[in-house]
Amino acid sequence: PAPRTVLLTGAAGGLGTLMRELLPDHGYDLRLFDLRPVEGAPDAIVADLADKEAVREAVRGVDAIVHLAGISLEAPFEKILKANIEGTYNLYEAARAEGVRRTVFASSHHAVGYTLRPQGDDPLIPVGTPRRPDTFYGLSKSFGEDLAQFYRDKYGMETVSVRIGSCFPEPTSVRMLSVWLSPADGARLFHAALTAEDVGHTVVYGSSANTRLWWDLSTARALGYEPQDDSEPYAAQLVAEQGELDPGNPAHARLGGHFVTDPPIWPY
Ligand code: NAI
Ligand code: 15L
Repeated sequence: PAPRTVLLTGAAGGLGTLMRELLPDHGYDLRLFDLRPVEGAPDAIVADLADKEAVREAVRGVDAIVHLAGISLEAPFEKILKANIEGTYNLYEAARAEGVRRTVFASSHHAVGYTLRPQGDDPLIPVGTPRRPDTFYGLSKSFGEDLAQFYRDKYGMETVSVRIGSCFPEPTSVRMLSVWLSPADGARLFHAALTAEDVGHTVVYGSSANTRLWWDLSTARALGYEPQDDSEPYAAQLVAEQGELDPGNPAHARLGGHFVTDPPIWPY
């Protein structure tokens, strides 16, 4: 049977807030979890992924998990280690112990951020391209994908790792025209990832059907995802303001954009 009760971790965040609004329209009852209180949701579980007891209780009885919680930008390694690496491990251990079979993991294109973006007639970047994380943050997403594969092979648990591009209400940069995932398409993709059969561990890119798309959506489409949106209507204004991407600028030439060129964040 299709999952109905879904634990949404990271429910207070930007994407969590969008998905809280949109996923119920696809038929889900959401149980919310976040480090911070979730506005307008007094029943949300307010806990840290580091709290194994709380995580175990949170997953108990749900049909599936949409795992968004964690640090969503570059940060000192110790913080990434705690929230994204140990936190995701704690969640999978709890899911294993409680028999929750399906997780949708918010990976990121920053797991492959150093990859050169296609130019001209170059083929789209496939899911199988070697991982080249652009940050400690991207490394933690790479770890999450491996963790998902491990729990699949060892315990038969299923995950769709979604290498999300940029999921915001509107694209705000020329680069985002290529990687944008509209919130409505994000909900469609998560729905497909929750309901497709026999996904094993499947890695997909998460974007809308953008005219300027950089990566291959075929594994996402194979789940039943049919994107409805395209960033192109935003292109004229963004290009007028910011100019086209300059292939000579590394922040424009690689998938990860400025994550590739931002100065590293050292231990604090
Ligand atoms: P966000 O930073 O707005 O939200 C993350 C949420 O996770 C926050 O509410 C935070 O309180 C919670 N959180 C952090 N550490 C936690 C912990 N130890 N225990 C419990 N909760 C914790 O990020 P956003 O944009 O909503 O992204 C959600 C997820 O999607 C993240 O995993 C991010 O890496 C991933 N992602 C998002 C993209 C986007 O375009 N929004 C692009 C690629 C990946
Ligand atoms: C991400 O992985 C971040 O979580 C999000 O906040 C954006 O920065 C996005 O990538 C991006 O590259 O635009």
